[in-house]
Amino acid sequence: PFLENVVCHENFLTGNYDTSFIDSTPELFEFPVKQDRGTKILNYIGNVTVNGFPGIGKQSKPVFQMPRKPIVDLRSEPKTGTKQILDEHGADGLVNYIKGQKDVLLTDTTFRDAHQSLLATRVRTADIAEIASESARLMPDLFSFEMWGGATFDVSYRFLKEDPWERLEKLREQIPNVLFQMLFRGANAVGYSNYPDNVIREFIKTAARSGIDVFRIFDSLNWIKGMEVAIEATRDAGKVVEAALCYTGDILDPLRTKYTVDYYKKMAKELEATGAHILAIKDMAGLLKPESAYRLISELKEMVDIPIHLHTHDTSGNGIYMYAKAIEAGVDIVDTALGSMAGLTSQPSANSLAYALQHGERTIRADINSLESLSYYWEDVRKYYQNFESGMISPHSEIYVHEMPGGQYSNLQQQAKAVGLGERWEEVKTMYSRVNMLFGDVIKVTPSSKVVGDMALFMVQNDLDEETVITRGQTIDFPESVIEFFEGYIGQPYGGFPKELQKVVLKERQPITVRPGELLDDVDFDELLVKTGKLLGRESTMKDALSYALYPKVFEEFAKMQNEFGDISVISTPEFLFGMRLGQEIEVEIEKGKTLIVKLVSIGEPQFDGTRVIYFELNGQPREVVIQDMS
Ligand code: 3PY
Ligand code: ZN
Repeated sequence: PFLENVVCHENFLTGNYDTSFIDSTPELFEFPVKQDRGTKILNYIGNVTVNGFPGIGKQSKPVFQMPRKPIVDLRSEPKTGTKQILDEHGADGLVNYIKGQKDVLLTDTTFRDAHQSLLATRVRTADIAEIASESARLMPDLFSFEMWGGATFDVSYRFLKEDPWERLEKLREQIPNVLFQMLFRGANAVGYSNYPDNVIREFIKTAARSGIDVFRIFDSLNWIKGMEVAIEATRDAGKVVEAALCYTGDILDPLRTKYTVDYYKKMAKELEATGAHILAIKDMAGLLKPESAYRLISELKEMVDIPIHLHTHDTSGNGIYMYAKAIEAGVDIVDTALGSMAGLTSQPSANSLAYALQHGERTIRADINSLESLSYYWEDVRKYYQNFESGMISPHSEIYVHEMPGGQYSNLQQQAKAVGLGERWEEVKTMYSRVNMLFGDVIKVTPSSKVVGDMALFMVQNDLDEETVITRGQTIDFPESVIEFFEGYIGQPYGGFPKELQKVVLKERQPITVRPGELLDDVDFDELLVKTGKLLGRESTMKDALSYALYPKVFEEFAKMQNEFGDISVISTPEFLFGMRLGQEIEVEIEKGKTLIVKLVSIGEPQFDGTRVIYFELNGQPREVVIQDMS
């Protein structure tokens, strides 16, 4: 810093050593406190070692084995795949390719929904990037990797303190041959409320440029109006629109008369008319039963001309059986995860499905040994994240009663614990299904599922039931998300809102019936570019501005962390989550070819102000950092 100040002054440079300028310009002595990257990383590791990681707390570091990796020749080019088909023949060419397949195609969800549903979305880029090149070579016949979107965007910033755009671009470089797919929540983008139209358009354009090929677009109330801007933006970007209908209830149950096979057929036809290239059936809670799947897919196949892509969660344990029936009925693509990241609230296992279909009429084009070898890697990596497991260890058939989406289960459970309802989890689940009926039997998927979850927690916490909610409603302060829902700010539910309840929730407020995007002002991206540039202390990009537009507070926190600790995505996961053991030595590659060797030497006793000095060796040189002990 000294070099940047005093010695750069013109009097100094010209050799005129009249030092009076030192007194007249005291600002020259305001040295920026710049820490080198090594010290910032030591600060992070010291902090986690002393204070633990959020959601894990302070615990002794488990011993992990090095994840087993398949041996693959990475100098060879990966076999060309669906990415080349799209790039060379466009979305329509891709659709023709899908239609020409006799076998069923697979989307692998290991990089996104599988860990969103099993490990609270906590898997870091480092662990995905570590196996990406191998995955490109061992699964070249996939339809796509679902690897972005949904909750991964916000969790990256919020908890992993890493930039989700970097994940996308990094993986794109490593996987040049297979389509990249993301989950996009229509007007809610990758967030929990409606955003202005220009945010939706710009997000899709930028995501397409960074590497996304297939946009699975849904609306959390199956309200097609809420999907239209995203569909148009995807078509404009020359990418693949996979328009989703969200499945709930049971089409074969005569008592569930709201969401019938005709309801879904009508919706499918409307989605096809929007210009969608593929129709997705998004069974987000895993409610689609085998015989219902057979009927739904057979009838949809007769109605729509575009391919059908089926998504489910295996919570009930019926996933493979259901897929077998869907495949029999002619479904084109199904979503699976690698064996060790499959099952329960995640997707059915690709490995199991490969065996199940072997030698049959329609098989999957994947090498079972390759799937198994990749699965070993994930079996080992999953252990890093053991603290984020939901605790569900066997199939839950009760899913057919509470209808909670796979990705919500562990989240809501955490939320219940946080408000002191951990012991009443069974009641919360029951209340969840009661709230669904109170709301008029709604589609439940992010963000509508969050509204139902918030209301269920609220009712259990305040000992409310369906009757008291209405009779005492005028004096109740409902959760903010519930008010927004009844105001129409996440869209219009099929069949409308229950009027009496809407009235007590809204009180004086008036609901809207138009698309919220029509009422929201466009975001000024120029302004956001300046703002994010200041926050990050570097030139910012449209990607930063978009992230800020979606999550201003979360982004600010992220920028603060970056300033304090630098790029911590380079630290490997065991150290990132658990810090270091005394005497342990690790390597941290801060950039290609530049590696730091870090050794934790000792941890000082707490001082009067609650700080501790942590003694490290950095590349053999002693280094100390001072950490506030929060305990
Ligand atoms: C998400 O929106 O994140 C989902 O996975 C919904 O199923
Ligand atoms: Zn899902």
